[in-house]
This record gives sequence, structure tokens and C-alpha cells, in this order.
Amino acid sequence: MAYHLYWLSGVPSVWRVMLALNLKKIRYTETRFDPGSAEMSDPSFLQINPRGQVPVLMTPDGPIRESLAILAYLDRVKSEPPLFGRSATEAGVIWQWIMDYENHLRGAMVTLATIAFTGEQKTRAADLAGAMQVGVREFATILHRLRLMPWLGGNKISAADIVLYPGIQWMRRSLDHLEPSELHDMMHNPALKNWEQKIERLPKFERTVPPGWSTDAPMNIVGLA
Ligand SMILES: N[C@@H](CCC(=O)N[C@@H](CS)C(=O)NCC(=O)O)C(=O)O
Repeated sequence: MAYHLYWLSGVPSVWRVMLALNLKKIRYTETRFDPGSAEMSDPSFLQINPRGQVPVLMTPDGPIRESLAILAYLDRVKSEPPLFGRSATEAGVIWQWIMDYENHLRGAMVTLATIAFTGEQKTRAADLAGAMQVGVREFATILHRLRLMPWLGGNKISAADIVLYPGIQWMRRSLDHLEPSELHDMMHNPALKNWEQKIERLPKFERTVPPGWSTDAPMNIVGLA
């Protein structure tokens, strides 16, 4: 098979690549590493990705690392459905949502998850409050958008949706372990739920869900970067 994905369970950047491969109906084989696996620092893997990180997609053109780079590559390999829009405006809007997430919400999401899964609610109260504040501010924008449009990029699913969805699922899991807050209330928003359900109804969505995600198994926050 032409494509082979190296991955770790529960990693948001891996999840976006899997969602993109499914959306494009591109078949792939896979190697799943265990967290902290020695294989990721083995010279044979470092030759593929000198950073020793996942996701990496092996392609007929060689290995591609960095999830957003992989999405851009896949969009050129198979143009339908487009991940980054058709027009200049669509491309700009889609990238705007992706970069808003990368530059603002992702940091807050990582802080919330780290605090939630290490039980540091009391010792890192100020960090927790700061991350909550950023979360509320960023989610207000996302919810406003989803009340107006079916997808973040506009009328069609795009890279913006599949980049944000895995991060938002991490946010949900983290909030389950934290005291009720305004951010918890925002997560019940019907427009947000409706958007999530549309993603969850995509073909082969179940294959992308991190193994163990539906249980109370401890979360691998190492994979959160
Ligand atoms: N910016 C990268 C993130 C890659 C990354 O940080 N991967 C982490 C998991 S999220 C990893 O492989 N960590 C294992 C390690 O560094 O040993 C992307 O979007 O692909």
C-alpha cells in the first residue's frame, strides 16, 4: 500500500491525520507505537523523523512529518474533498481558524489536561484559572461561528474542523476531572454538539478514535504536544 502511518494513541496531531486520510478515502497501513517506546528513538525511525515524533506518513514521495504538513500534502495528492477550500477567501478563513487554535486554544488545552490528569488543581490554581479564561474566550468565538455556519470554514467540512475536533475532545476529557466552570457550561452548547456529531458520523470515524478513549484508562498526556 502506498501510505503508511506511524502513530501513538490519543495524540491530537495523529487524530487529525487519520480524519484527513478517511475524509479523502485514502487507504493506509499503520504502525502504532506505545508511549515511551524505544522504537521511536531507534535509528531506523530517526532516519524517517529525526525528531523521533509522530505522526509520520510514509508516502511514495518519502516520509512527511508534522500533521499540518501532512494535511497539505494529502490535499495535493487527492484534491477532493478539499481540506483548505477552493477560493482565496475559503483558504484564508480555514487557516485563520487553524492558527487561532494553534496559537491560543491549544496551549490552554494542554495546561488543562496536564493539571486534570496529574491532579495538580490546588498547586497550580493560577495556571488553571488562566487556562480556563483563555478557554472561555476562545470557545466564545468558536460557538458564535458554529451558530452561524455548519462548519468552521463555512459550508463544507475542512482542515479547520479536523484540526480542532481532536483538541476539543481532549478538552472535554480534561474538564471531566475539573471543578464545574463556565467552560463546562459552554461544552453543552447545542451548536457545538451538532458539529461534533457530524464529524462522528463521517465514514470510518470509529477507526480514528484513540484505543482506550472510551474507558477510564489513565490518559497519556505525553502525547499531547
Ligand atoms: N507539531 C507536531 C507535533 C508532533 C509531536 O509533538 N508528537 C508527539 C506527540 S503529540 C510525540 O511524538 N512525542 C513523542 C516524543 O517526543 O518522544 C505535529 O503536529 O505533528
